[in-house]
Amino acid sequence: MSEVNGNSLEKLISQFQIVAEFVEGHAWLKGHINDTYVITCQQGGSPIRYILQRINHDVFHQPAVVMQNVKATTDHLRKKISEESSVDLTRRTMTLVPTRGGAPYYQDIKGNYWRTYVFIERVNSSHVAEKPEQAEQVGRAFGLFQKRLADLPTEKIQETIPQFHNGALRFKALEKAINEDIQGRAAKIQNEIDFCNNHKDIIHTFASAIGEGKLPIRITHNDTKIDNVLLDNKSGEVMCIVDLDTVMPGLIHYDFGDMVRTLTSPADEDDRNLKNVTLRMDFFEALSKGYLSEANSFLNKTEKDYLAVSGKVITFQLGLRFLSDHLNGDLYFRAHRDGHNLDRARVQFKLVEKMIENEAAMKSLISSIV
Ligand code: GN1
Ligand code: MG
Repeated sequence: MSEVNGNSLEKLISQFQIVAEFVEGHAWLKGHINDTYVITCQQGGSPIRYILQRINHDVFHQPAVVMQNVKATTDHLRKKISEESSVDLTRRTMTLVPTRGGAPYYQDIKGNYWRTYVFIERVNSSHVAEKPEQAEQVGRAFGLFQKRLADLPTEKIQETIPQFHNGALRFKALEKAINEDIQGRAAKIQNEIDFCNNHKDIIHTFASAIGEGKLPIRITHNDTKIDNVLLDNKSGEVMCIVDLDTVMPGLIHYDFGDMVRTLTSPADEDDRNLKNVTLRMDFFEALSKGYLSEANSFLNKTEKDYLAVSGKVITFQLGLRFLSDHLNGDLYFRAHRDGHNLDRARVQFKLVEKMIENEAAMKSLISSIV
């Protein structure tokens, strides 16, 4: 592949401060939103790889602000991590490559925003946790991530997608999609629509605690799915947390909830066989222990009380989002097959059911840990 959006990959990468010579580039089908390419360059006979990304500006309306956030976050994390140890620093945090002019992104003539990171080598990531220990590690890594960002001045981080986790607005968006039904798909998904209506209460889970000022706003990652954690190929230890686009002020429950969603179920996010969707309590326990080993010290009591229900909130919300997008014609989440977003929504709703079934058990487990 050499051309994307009317640009050559070679030309695009040459906008950044890279002295190595371009060898090749190809698309990397990761993530549902941005377009990602792996670029190989060569310097003195050795290959060096980079990640080149086009930020989806239909989703992120202010890519420049996203990049300000990413810059502030990576600078802060790099400082923190280097104070702890200097071993393997370039694999433990993302490294942005500035443009030749020193900016964190390059804008092409069509108005697309591009950015480049150093590729992190000798790591892997997965969609599903295979062992409870993995859930524990990921939980600890995000606890530590929040902890490290706790002293990043909040004014340095702006809200790049306003109301990103506002369940009431997500529900309204679904109602609008049902009413407009522009693709004529609503009649076929009455079961899913009924599920949403019957579980509408979930969107108010945090409302009273927020109203009473008991859930503080912190800087959170907001997309803590297991895919966004890179593990070392050899040791299996967490090397780096990626996808910093949604690092924003938020509730820690958005992060914990998305970990419950992606670490406890053995099914893929888009599994067509709903029988595969279960909630593995041993994974939940491992995740909670890992997360709280870092977060117990800075969370308040109410925050801890709400951990056990956060999976349900986030998973329901994402189900609403997938279902809305299915109705709207798959405009937001990239779909790779017909009905892809519907499949994704169904998995989320099945998981919500499992979370409700296991709610009491999750609550008592959390209280026994804290
Ligand atoms: C999207 O693009 P990706 O895969 O990093 C989405 C998240 C969802 C996730 C579900 C900006 O993330 O909110 O939880 O898909 N990101 C945005 O896999 O909407
Ligand atoms: Mg993301």
